[in-house]
Amino acid sequence: MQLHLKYRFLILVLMILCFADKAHAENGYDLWLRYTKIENPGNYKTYRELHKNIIFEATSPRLKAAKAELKKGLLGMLDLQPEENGKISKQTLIIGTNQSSKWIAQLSFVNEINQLDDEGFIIRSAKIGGNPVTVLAAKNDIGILYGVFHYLKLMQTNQPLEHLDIKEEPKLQYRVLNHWDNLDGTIERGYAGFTLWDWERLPMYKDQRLTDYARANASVGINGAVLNNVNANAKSLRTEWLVKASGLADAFRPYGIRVYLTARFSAPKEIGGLPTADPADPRVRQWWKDKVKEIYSIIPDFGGFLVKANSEGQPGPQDYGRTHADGANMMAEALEPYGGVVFWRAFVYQNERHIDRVMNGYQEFKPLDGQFARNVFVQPKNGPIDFQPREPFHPLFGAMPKTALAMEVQITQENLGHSMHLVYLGSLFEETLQSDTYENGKGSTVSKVLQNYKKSHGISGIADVPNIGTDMNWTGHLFGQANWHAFGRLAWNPDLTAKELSEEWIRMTFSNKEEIIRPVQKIMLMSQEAAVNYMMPLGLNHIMNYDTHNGPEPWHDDPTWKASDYHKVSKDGIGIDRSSQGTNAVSQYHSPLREEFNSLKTCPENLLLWFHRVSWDYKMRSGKTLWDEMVSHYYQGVQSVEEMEKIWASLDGKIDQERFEHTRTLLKMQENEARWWRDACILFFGKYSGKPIPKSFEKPKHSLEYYQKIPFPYDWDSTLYFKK
Ligand code: BDP
Repeated sequence: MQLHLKYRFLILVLMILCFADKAHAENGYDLWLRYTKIENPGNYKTYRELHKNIIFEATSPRLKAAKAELKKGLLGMLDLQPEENGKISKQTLIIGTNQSSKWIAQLSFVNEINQLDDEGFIIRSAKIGGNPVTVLAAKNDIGILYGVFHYLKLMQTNQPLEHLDIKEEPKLQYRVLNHWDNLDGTIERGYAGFTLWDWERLPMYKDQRLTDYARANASVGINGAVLNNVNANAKSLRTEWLVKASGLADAFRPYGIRVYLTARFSAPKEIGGLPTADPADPRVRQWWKDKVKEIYSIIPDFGGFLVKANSEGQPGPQDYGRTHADGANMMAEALEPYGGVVFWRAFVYQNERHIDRVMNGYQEFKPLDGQFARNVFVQPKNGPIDFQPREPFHPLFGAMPKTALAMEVQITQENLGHSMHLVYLGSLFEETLQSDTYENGKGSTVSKVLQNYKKSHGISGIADVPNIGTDMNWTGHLFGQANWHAFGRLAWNPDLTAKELSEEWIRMTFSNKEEIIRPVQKIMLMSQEAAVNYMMPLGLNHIMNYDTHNGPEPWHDDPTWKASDYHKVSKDGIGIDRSSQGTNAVSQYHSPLREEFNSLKTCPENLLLWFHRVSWDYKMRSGKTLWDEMVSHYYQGVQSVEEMEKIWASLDGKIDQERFEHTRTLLKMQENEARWWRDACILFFGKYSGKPIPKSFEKPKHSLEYYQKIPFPYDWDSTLYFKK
């Protein structure tokens, strides 16, 4: 009997342990909105005292969403359900707009509130009737929602709540996700599962996930979502699909997110029964007007269209001898009465091998500057090629003063190891945003160029191709969440730094403990350079697998596509001469940048082979030859990943097991793939340089032929490659 009791006790202990572990385990679904109990006992106590009483009359769906979020946060972080007695007492939190709250309307700074941007907010410690209170106020309901997320973040990131004086307004107005989701549920270049849009059950059934998606976006300030792929299907503009899309618009509306659609240029022919899609044809123009009218009757706050035209085989105005401006303006004209906008992509190329692809976008769009309607954004990617690990900024930034430009970045890591590699893109985005275009002299950063369009055109914006899908943790790789977070925050304020954003994300995602923040931040901030090094150092680009865009394939060579167009490797050297002696792509940049890029001596070495053709024996600034330098970079890349793994391993036991293991395993895979990149590239380029790998470095495990046979990581014989 006694033994029996002992066993029962043991089982009980085991059950408690199991439960405790489960409670602790996290699968990543909650993103950075975990609202776990405040770790710091001092803060826990003071925060609680500040929330005994709230006055927050939530009358509209947006205010209701904001209030629900506040309550969720307070309950999770402080185990607190505040009183709401409607009376001002010491330490009351008062939330509202001039319209929703009589208290706000009486504030001494009500004028300041009324003068805020549409989406701005103020959080301020104040006094009412001698009582110290905290005020969260905005001009509009959406500002309240953003303010609530900001307020909760103060607690999530361990900041004081006394003496607050915060005023926030977004620096860019259109902060939009460009989903590349197909109507069949797949996602082009998506690595985190399938689309979140459940077309079959829409518009009636709205999965909770849609609300959580909208919450996450609103928490970082994203206010738009293009629902479908830029390689568009005209069908998405059919009435029945619009009705389905309206279900998504309804789910997102409380969170301030408007939906947009991609518009296939040939839609008037494909679904409209017209013989042409020529923008000069009045029937075509009328078709778009009617279609837009119909869309707004179904989705009253529809955002507008995103268009990929005359690029990679997509139809466009050039099919009819018209310009991009003709095409964009036709759609803009239809959208204008409803306040909609057109995002017209500047990612245009047809793979004509005689043309330097780097120069294409600028050549096609620069001459059209000033010809686009006021409600058109021209949308170049961050760099002139295509979401490479490192590119110079797109030369159109700073070259189109009379056309509103919106920058497109990519979060789905199409060319950065998909959802297997930890690459913090905050660094990449900052690199581009803080690049100086010299448009109006020194200090004309890409960030400023984007922001200035608000003054000159009344609109400003940024877009990103997200990494979001049905995976439990949304982004495949847990750290992919940090890239979603970074994009949203930079869209709100493009002058924030990767350093501060990474810290914010870590505090919200893992912990406020220094012993966790510092190592995780170190990993994040070294990760972009690591990837550049093991994939495409020194300005190399587009040498990834032709099809999957993962893994190396600098040897790809078929009648339509040759990787050698991007590296031009030979016995003499490597790189493309884009100086004034070569294709003269440097001329697309303003002085003094153009001169800086033009000269071998002053060109930044991290873009050297982008702009120059360099001989293998060329002496780099380190004193090494180009070949030795290149090899060092590749080895450095792998070493960095090993270091990232080591740092991560030091967090064992400090982070919940589930997220720890997830990241640990993926880092291991990343290391394997980094080796694959390194060895394959060095062996391939070494065949031309004729130079050995310096003795101090470990030799590649396999022959070049071996690497050339690996079609896709899933297909390799892992026993061969991973054996160490
Ligand atoms: C390329 C992608 C392709 C996209 C294209 C685009 O590989 O899937 O359709 O960009 O941005 O990088 O239109």
